[in-house]
Amino acid sequence: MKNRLLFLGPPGAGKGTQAQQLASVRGLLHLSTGDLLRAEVAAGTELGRQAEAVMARGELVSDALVLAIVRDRLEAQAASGGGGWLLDGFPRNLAQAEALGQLLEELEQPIELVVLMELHDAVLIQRLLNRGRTDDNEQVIRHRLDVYRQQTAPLIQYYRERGLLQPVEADGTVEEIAARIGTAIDGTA
Ligand code: B4P
Repeated sequence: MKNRLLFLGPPGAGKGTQAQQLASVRGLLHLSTGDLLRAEVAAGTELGRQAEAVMARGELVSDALVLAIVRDRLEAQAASGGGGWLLDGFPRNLAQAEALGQLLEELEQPIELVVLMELHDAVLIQRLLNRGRTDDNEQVIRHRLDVYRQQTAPLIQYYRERGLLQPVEADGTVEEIAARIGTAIDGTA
């Protein structure tokens, strides 16, 4: 069974929703860089202070900050005897993907599958407006979609070339999408 997974897709595609559920069912470490950054903001740490304004504008937090967080968690997981993980919302650009590749090579834990959640902009925008987080107003959402297209979407080709990409239609109910993701993970050799 594949248990080193990465979820890729535009903001609002439901990465967090699906990742949380799947990680809990399969006993994987769920690593959401968005959640980890929001926890730093809530705790008022120096890192949180640096991230807060950037997130409110819908831009990407610096690679160095995000990488430090991810490295910490993955090294701790490897040291505690391994086990699977699910990366949600990371990497978000090519530099992060390259750094992740190096880290996973050091840990001898290569990615087994990248699930790409695909959804139309109109549905994404409506979901995020309904969610209503502080960075979920229409202007910021549109900016996040632009940032996704410019910086994150190139990862689709990056992981396709490495034979890891598995697209999943992310429209429908949470249960329908969970079933599609399960098939994508278990149905690929
Ligand atoms: P994230 O926290 O990653 O959030 P997201 O991409 O906006 O949402 P996601 O796709 O997880 O959707 P969700 O399940 O919540 O990023 C936030 C910010 O953090 C970024 O803009 C950036 O500033 C920063 N950041 C994070 N990672 C970074 C990194 N690696 N580098 C730099 N910066 C980084 O679903 C959205 C809504 O839809 C929810 O309300 C949900 O309930 C609903 N929903 C889900 N599935 C549904 C369904 N099937 N039907 C109807 N509604 C559904």
